[in-house]
Amino acid sequence: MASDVFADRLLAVLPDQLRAPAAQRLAASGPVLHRLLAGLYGDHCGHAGFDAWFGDLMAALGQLHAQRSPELHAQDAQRAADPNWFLDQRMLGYCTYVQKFGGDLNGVARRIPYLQELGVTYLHLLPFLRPRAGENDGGFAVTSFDEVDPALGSNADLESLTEQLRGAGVSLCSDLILNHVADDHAWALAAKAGDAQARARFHVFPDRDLPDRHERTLGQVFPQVAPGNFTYVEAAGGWVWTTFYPYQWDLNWSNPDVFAEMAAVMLRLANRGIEAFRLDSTAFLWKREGTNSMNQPEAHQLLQALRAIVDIVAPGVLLKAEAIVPTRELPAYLGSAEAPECHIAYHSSLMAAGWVALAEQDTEVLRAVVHNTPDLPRAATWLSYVRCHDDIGWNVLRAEAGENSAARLAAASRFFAGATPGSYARGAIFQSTDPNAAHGSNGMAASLTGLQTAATEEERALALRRMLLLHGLALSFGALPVLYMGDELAMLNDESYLARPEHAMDSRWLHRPVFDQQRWEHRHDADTTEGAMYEGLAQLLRARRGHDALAAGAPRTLLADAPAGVLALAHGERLLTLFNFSAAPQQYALVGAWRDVVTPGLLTGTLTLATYAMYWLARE
Ligand code: OTU
Repeated sequence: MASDVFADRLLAVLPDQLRAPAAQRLAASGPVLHRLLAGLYGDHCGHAGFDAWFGDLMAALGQLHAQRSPELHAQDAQRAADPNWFLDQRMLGYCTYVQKFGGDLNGVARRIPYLQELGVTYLHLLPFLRPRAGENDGGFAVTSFDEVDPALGSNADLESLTEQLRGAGVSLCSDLILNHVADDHAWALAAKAGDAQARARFHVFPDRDLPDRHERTLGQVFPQVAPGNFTYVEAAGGWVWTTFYPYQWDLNWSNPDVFAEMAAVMLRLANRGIEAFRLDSTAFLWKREGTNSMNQPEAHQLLQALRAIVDIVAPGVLLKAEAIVPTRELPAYLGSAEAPECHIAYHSSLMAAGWVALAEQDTEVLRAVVHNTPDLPRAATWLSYVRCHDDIGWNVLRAEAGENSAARLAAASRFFAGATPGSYARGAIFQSTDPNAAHGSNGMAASLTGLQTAATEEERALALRRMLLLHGLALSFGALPVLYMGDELAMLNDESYLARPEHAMDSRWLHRPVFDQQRWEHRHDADTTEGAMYEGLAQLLRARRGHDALAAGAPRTLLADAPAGVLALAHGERLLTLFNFSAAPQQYALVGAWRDVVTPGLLTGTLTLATYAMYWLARE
């Protein structure tokens, strides 16, 4: 630490028994925090100056640390002593909306036995804090970070849920939407009432001059329903930066007050028992004219500073970067050994490339993604998944999709919309009216893999294989895999959003269905499609748990000797995974004797992979 004075501000507010361990963690991460924040805010702390601001921040952090429960302190200590705890191959994630899964938070608690049956240890509940009244982007427009959405329960229900989950060995992950707040958040209301300090927490421009200059190089996340990146709000004093929907106001992270307040928001939630934060839209936190204002160095410094705070005052907590950016931009979100950033980062290129491989029956793009995926710093991992609540975004693959990437990815999106002759998929193209451009694709995995159109037993079996193939890739990649609610039961698209005016223009609702109780009741009946999917997945999950070569963070090597339709990966010397993404049988020559670890059997010589078949093999 630059001076012990700062450390003392934090330590002074702690009870005796917390002081020594906190001092130790401060010694490790305090200097990093000071350096990062001095770099970002050294000249922006008003007349009182940076030192006064930083000292107050330290005192606030100390108070929040002291407010953690004894159980959370014990968990912090355990995890600080074993920083790789979340990389274990027995970790499994599950993601869902509260309302769609359990009705409310108490309903989610009632499903804990089901999560345990699946082997879930990490539950990501999509936004459940008080959202904007009216349209709110599925809860991603937050009105109050300190209140549970009253439709889903109370703060006490949240604390009870985190306690029950902790007892069941499940870490609760909450979204922490860092980039923006709702236009009815207290800060936005104050900004509209003319409060200058509140306005300074946003990017507000009196005229179009700067917005126009920025627009020249900015992208668009929702080109159809929310074109442009600025919204005119007379009461706020002009054009407000709104990257996403017009009612989501981007925060101005160059303002130190925003940093201090949001860090406190995070720690208050952590004190309610949230063990992981999905840091939404991390790529957008820092704006710079002449760029697309994504992945800026300062955005990384901010995330590293939040990480240093977590390491000092809540070391049991995980940070997960949601940065939907090209593969080459991803590693920075995990930081380095000297400056760790997030613990986990979504690997959206891997996810999207799996779908391209299915559409093209060729693994070229997928192989390029694997090739571009570097080994990781210690105690960090990718998050692997087949679907999430957002679209499958194609743009992240532009580099890997080569020279004609736009046309190639547009073709994939047409395929998954069922617009290509012979396509088995039934999804929707997201946010693009131009048939030559690719933005994203929507739809439940089962509908995108052909279950919705399957008319025969054979077609149904093929759809199942495709679903298991994609899940198998996510489960064996050497990442933290997260299942998306409903996929484990092969649930289909939900068209009901079209009848809801507030959702009808956002086809991501196609794949946000209500948990299907009936399918769930059939999950052990292999004669049903849901039972076949559930049991197939359960087999993969069992196999994964038994092999630490598939743990998160474990490296894998691309094997070049497989035919174009097949992805072959070596996980160390002893484990091999093979995925046939083509409808035609493919051959792969095995060297030596191998044991199938999913469905027991011994294999040697030339292996024939049937249509969409997959093998996980251990050396005999
Ligand atoms: C995130 O998404 C959330 O996951 C979305 O559900 C929200 O709408 C959005 O932020 C605003 O809070 O680019 O990195 O293409 O993939 O909006 C942030 C659609 C994002 C999403 C995109 C995304």
